[in-house]
Amino acid sequence: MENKTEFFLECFKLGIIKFGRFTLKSGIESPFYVDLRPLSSNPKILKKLADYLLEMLPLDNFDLICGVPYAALPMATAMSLESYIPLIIKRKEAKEYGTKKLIEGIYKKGQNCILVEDVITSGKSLLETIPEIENEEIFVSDIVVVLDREQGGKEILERKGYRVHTLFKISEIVKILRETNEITESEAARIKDFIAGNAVKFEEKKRLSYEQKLENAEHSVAKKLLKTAIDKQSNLIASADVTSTAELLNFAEKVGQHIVALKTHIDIISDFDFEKTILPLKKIAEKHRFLLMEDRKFADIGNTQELQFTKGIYRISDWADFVTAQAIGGFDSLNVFENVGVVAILSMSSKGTLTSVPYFEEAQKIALSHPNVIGGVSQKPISDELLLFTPGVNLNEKGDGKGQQYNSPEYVFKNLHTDFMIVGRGIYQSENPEKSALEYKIAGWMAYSEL
Ligand code: S5P
Repeated sequence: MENKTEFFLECFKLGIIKFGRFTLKSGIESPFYVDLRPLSSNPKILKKLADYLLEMLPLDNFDLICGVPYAALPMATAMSLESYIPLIIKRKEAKEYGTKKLIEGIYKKGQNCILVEDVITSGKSLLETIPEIENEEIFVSDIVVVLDREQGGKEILERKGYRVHTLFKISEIVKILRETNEITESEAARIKDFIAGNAVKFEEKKRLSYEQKLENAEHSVAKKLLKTAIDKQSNLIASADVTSTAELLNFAEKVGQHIVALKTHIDIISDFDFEKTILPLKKIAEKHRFLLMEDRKFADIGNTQELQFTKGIYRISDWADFVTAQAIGGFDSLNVFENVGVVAILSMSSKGTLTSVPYFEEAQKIALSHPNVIGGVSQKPISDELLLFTPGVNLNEKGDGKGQQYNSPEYVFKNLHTDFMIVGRGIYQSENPEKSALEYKIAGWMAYSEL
């Protein structure tokens, strides 16, 4: 494809940006007006536009495409035709008759949908559209936008945990148009002033520091985790998804100094033996001052969970500092984890997960009110009163071909206000796990510190 600047100039010739004085929907007066609808009347340009938009996304992760009505509808259609990802149609208003559906087309609950928008200003229309799609239990994680007017909408959506991919920014466009003499110096200056003066004000929610969270923490395990993070300047939890005692101990020894906790799936250790596996692991944990997080994801009635937690060959209650548990069994099912911290699974990282927005909200209510719960595992921002643990973090991969979906450390700390990132294969499958652990630790701490 030609480069982006040439492509933009081709689009510009169709009259998509006008200069002068225009009153916007919000009532404010703008020195320019953007209308991308002409792009849809030129099939060659529309096709190229679809390719540019698709190029910004890891396409394997998506099952559906939807455009925000109306201007983005042809764009979404073109993207669907180019990628073979099925299209769904979002209505502006539900029909008064018939099915009264807001979303038309063929879809299933739990599918991942790319949302397409022509221009983003304050993000208002996206903020209205997203819940209507999520109410159908369709997941929206990524939004592609042709033009960002740089008035704060992108940032608002990113703070809510959506990834926003924009093809053109108005500041870039002004630069191109000035360089090609399409606008005068004074026009360029007026537009720049307008952008600077009209960013939508939003109260950027400051994330709480580990020190502030430590002050607020009530549970002893939450306190210990936060203290460890501050002392070791690390927010990294390594997931030791290895299958033998030797590998587990070797891995714990190598990465121990860089992590706040080691996450285990103890039931995948094929030669498990309490004396030979757990006792040395505990020693390594003490030596390197990290906690043990057993990722058992309990998901049963309280009585069964109690047996799974305290009995069997693993006797998790004898060694784990904290465990993961689903909230699916309800508030009382978590009462049995008395002496450990519980991290409730609020939403999952895998493609097609059923942890829809309504489920997430109900699970979060349980987590917030239960005294044993110290935090949640989630891919969305959660309440400040809980610690947020985010898996699905990798510096090099976007997915694993088995449904896992990855974000970068920067993304999870900046956009989700994650407290602890969980990294598995990014570390234990690397050639040098110790070096990789250090790399992730630095990336995580820098991302946190820059906020
Ligand atoms: O939603 C989730 C919840 C968890 S706890 N997604 C996850 O991937 N996990 C766990 O995090 C998963 O069981 C695995 O142990 C780890 C991620 O491993 P990675 O190799 O994909 O980084």
